[in-house]
Amino acid sequence: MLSVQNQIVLITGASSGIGAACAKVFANAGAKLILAARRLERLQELVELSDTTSVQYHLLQLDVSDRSAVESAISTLPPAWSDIDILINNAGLSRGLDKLHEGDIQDWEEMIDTNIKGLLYLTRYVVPGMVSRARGHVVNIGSIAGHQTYPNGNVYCGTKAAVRAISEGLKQDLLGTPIRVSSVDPGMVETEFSEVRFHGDSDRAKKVYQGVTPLTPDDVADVIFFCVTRPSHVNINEVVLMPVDQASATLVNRRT
Ligand code: NDP
Ligand code: 8X3
Repeated sequence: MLSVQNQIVLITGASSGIGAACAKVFANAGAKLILAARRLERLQELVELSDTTSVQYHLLQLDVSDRSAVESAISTLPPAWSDIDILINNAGLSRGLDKLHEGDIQDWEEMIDTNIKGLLYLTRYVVPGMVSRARGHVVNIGSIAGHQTYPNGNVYCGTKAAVRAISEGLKQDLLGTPIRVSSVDPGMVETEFSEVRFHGDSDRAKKVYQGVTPLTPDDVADVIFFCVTRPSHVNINEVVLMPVDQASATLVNRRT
């Protein structure tokens, strides 16, 4: 098992859900954390609540869909933080659950700009440093939605199918280097995801998880940690994980 002690880990979307859970797992293992999200105050709370006082944090208020902001954030990292070892491209969101021909185009643009373009910008600005240092690991958070399109999921599923293809392409393009690429693709995880999808309608969001035992953000963070800590010659290409109560994007066992 590889140690992540003192390794620099950049986690996007660290202010909530899976990203925040990753921050805790990697902090407990002694990594140095760059935490990025738009809500800086949430990142500050996360650090204040951390019970591991020895952990070093660098916080970035960053909108991953803003190309020049990403370029500037990465290129102006203090020298002690610039040699990123592990990039966790986790920031992402769904907006709406509508038929394609009735969908809100602004929702589509937000998903495409964040889930695809944001992930690409981070990759483009971080991976060259990994290549020149001959070390690094990129973990992209995909989804079951990238494997199976479900009704009304259209554009969100499209963005996650793109993440899957991009992960595969990055692995191919990095062949011959020691840089590793993994795609971690969960099914249903209870986070703020559904509340964001339904534009703050928390009653509708709660119904998504009603009567099922979904994955927790910690479950996903554990799998990401597993991928990153394999021996350096092992590349976990893709992990699909879902709750026992889920068999596909649309087949869910509800007890109520
Ligand atoms: P949350 O809504 O709890 O967290 C999403 C995170 O992404 C937040 O920290 C948010 O931070 C960040 N984010 C969103 N947009 C941007 C942006 N433009 N710039 C920077 N950060 C951004 O949801 P999850 O933890 O569930 O989602 C994390 C990832 O997991 C996403 O890629 C999602 O698609 C994927 N996923 C989720 C599943 C689920 O069932 N929950 C299942 C499969 C995959 P802030 O708002 O502060 O910027
Ligand atoms: C999130 C899981 O099934 O709601 O990617 O698309 S799902």
